[in-house]
Amino acid sequence: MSRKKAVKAKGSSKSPKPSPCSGRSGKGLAAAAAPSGGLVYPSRPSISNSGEFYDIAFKVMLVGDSGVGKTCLLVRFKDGAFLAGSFISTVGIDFRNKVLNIDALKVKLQIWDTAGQERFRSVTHAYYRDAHALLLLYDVTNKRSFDNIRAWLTEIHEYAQQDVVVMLLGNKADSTHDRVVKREEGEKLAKEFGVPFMETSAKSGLNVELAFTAVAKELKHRTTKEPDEPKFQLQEYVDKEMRTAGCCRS
Ligand SMILES: Nc1nc2c(ncn2[C@@H]2O[C@H](COP(=O)(O)OP(=O)(O)OP(=O)(O)O)[C@@H](O)[C@H]2O)c(=O)[nH]1
Ligand SMILES: [Mg+2]
Repeated sequence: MSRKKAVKAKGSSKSPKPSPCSGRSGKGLAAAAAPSGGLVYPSRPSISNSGEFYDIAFKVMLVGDSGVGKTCLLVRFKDGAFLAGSFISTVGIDFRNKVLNIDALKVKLQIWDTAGQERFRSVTHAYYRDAHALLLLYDVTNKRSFDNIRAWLTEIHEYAQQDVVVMLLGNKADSTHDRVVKREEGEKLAKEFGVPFMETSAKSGLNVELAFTAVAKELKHRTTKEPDEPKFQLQEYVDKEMRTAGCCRS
């Protein structure tokens, strides 16, 4: 398989204020590039002029209510940082790239950070159909964000591809004192909808790398799987990795 080069995220010139978790200048939100199938499908050439080489690429979207920590999760994964401070909501949509080594292949994830606010919903809907995976977040300290997961799943079924990989994440697991949603409740809801689940913390880094790696592995397996090869079991992989790491890995 020939190697391609990863593409740098492009931004718009009219920038809103950066989020404390943006780790960048707040560029590229409402006017970020339209969904581009050519960038992310394994069989097509990259139009890159910079960055790392990769073998296959996938588009992953972060979705969920405003304030659940989508931007912080992405910044933690991409830059390994958590920038505490006042919360500034994402405007529109933006993306960052990261290349992971998965079973001897370089897998590029193009990760789209969406705005959770209702008023941007129509902007984000347009991006669902190209997504290979969706990380659906709620905030374990915010019951409403958990209750809204059902509505998010309905939206996903309406706008995303049928075989999209969906993973439910209960974020802010570090907030022990403020927690109002138990881990078991998250597990139960995920089981009901047949999607994998884990708790994360953008603040401590808990399970952040694991969430993205698990999704990248699932997508890579789907693409390269031989007919007689067993199906990759995402939840089993996640559970095993968490057990190995003594429940908490960052
Ligand atoms: N304790 C704790 N706080 C977090 C965590 N992740 C995010 N936060 C805080 O939650 C607030 C919202 O985080 P964002 O990442 O900006 O939320 P968002 O989901 O991107 O929100 P929108 O852009 O409006 O959709 C910020 O004040 C963060 O500092 C976490 O894992 N733990
Ligand atoms: Mg955000």
